Amino acid sequence: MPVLSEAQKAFFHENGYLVVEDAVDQQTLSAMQADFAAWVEDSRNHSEPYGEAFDGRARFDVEAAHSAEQPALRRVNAPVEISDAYYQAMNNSNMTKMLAELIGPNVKFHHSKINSKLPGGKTAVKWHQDFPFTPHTNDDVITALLMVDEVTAENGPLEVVAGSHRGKLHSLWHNGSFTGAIENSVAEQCQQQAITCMGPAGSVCLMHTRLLHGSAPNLSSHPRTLFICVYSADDAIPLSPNPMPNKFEGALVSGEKTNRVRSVDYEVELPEVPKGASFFVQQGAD
Ligand SMILES: O=C(O)CCC(=O)C(=O)O
Repeated sequence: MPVLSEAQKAFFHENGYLVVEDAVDQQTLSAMQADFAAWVEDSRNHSEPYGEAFDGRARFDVEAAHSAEQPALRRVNAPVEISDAYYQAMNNSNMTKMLAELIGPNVKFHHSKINSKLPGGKTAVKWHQDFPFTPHTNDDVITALLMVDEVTAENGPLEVVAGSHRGKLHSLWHNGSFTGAIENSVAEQCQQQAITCMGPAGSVCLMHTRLLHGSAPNLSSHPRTLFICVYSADDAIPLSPNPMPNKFEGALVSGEKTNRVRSVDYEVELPEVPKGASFFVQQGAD
């Protein structure tokens, strides 16, 4: 039985995003919340990025202002490698069924992370498109942002420009440096057209890889925890190294291996993958 209606699928293809409630079952959601709460507690014992991910990078990243009294854990790299609940949500949930209905039937996993904005945290995400970070031979690539907490207008929701996935690919390179963000003048226009993606815990925002998006700091007293997974059609082959190498890269979450490549003509500058703990464009005051 399909999870998405024809109207929801048409909305996604027209606007480049779709917010849907109940993307995971209640038991999985509660386990994800409990795991994250335990990671925040543990972060009180650390004053800088810690733990080890698949490629030796830090598993857990903290803001500069992080302290035992006021933890500011802002990133967990590849949580699916250390939590059954996050693995379940990524691999076998309503969310994965939705992906199969949008870019399937054959869908594979690319990478995952948690972006957390704890109350008082300064993290914002500058306007960008995901595709230039993870270029593939075709753009049947979706970023799924699962709301582990309720997302409101105040706690730093994802903001998107509807329909921008049908526009151009913007450069993330400025004056010879990879900034991970689009140029300021375009970002100002995006801000004027921004739509906020909100929902109760357990909702997901499914976002086309070319959609322009960003998000502001958390101004509320409630956390905002997003579990973010990138997936592609099986015949979309990555054109650059995975910015977050992980042991599940390429694993099918739906359908079967096609051993085919589908390619579309793109001109996209390759990303520069920094060696630090975070690779995306999170900007705190630090
Ligand atoms: O954490 C957020 O608010 C946005 C995340 C994002 O932009 C991304 O993962 O590409």
